[in-house]
Amino acid sequence: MKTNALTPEQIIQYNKDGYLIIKNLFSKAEVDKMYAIAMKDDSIAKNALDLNDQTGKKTKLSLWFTPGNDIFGYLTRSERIVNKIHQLLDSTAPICHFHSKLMQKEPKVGGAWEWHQDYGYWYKNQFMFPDQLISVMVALTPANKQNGCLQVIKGSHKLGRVNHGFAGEQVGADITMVNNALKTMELVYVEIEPGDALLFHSNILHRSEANLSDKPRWSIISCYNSQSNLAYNETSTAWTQAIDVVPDEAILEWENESLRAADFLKKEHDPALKETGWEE
Ligand SMILES: O=C(O)CCC(=O)C(=O)O
Repeated sequence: MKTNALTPEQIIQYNKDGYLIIKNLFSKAEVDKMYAIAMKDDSIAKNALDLNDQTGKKTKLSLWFTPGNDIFGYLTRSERIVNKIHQLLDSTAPICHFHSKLMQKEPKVGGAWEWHQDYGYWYKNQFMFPDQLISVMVALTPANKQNGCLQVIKGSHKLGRVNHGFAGEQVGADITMVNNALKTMELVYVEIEPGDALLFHSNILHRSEANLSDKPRWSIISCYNSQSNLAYNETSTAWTQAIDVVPDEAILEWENESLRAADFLKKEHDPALKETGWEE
């Protein structure tokens, strides 16, 4: 078994539920370092995008494509994540990184995310195989009901892709299908602690509510595809390159660069935004 491998039971659970929580995937020292850099590296703040939810509350994120030699590149490229992804994606091809985003849900003002499937967006990029797309959320602060943690509908990845349309500035799933799913499937609030990770299938229905608490909710979400999963309508290129995997100790022990050189997504009329589904 490779280092950091998932157990057969965890793989069965992911396939059944469409998500898997791994407690303490990152240590306190690693999270403290990542959170400090997230707040201090001014390229993250400079490249933050505001998305309005339906009530006009803003949710903030900074998104980049190529995982570099910065602290979040080391997280994204870490053996402990990539080995697990390899076990979960329905392909033996190398793993690539589509994009990562630093989610910054500020106290009182951080907005909601409408119900959606990530493949509801990525279908527009013409990725072929939803079973070869996965996201990994790592909590940098506690995430709970009070500060708008992620909610998932357990097992909803089995529905296949449902239609998506505009909901405020965001793209949301067909609410009739969401409500039908909620009649028979369990709604789960993913309450996690700093360093815990949530791995979730591209077709799982998920959302989050506004952060009405006085505590921030920050997390990093990295999205991966198998190299065999081609996207015929995507201009970024990281998703075509096998990840250059780094050892787990890179986060604490390796020199890390600033994210200044990262290929951030820009809001102003950037065609890439169209490709994320956030701009038509
Ligand atoms: O972090 C959140 O609150 C929601 C993020 C999300 O739904 C997504 O990135 O697809």
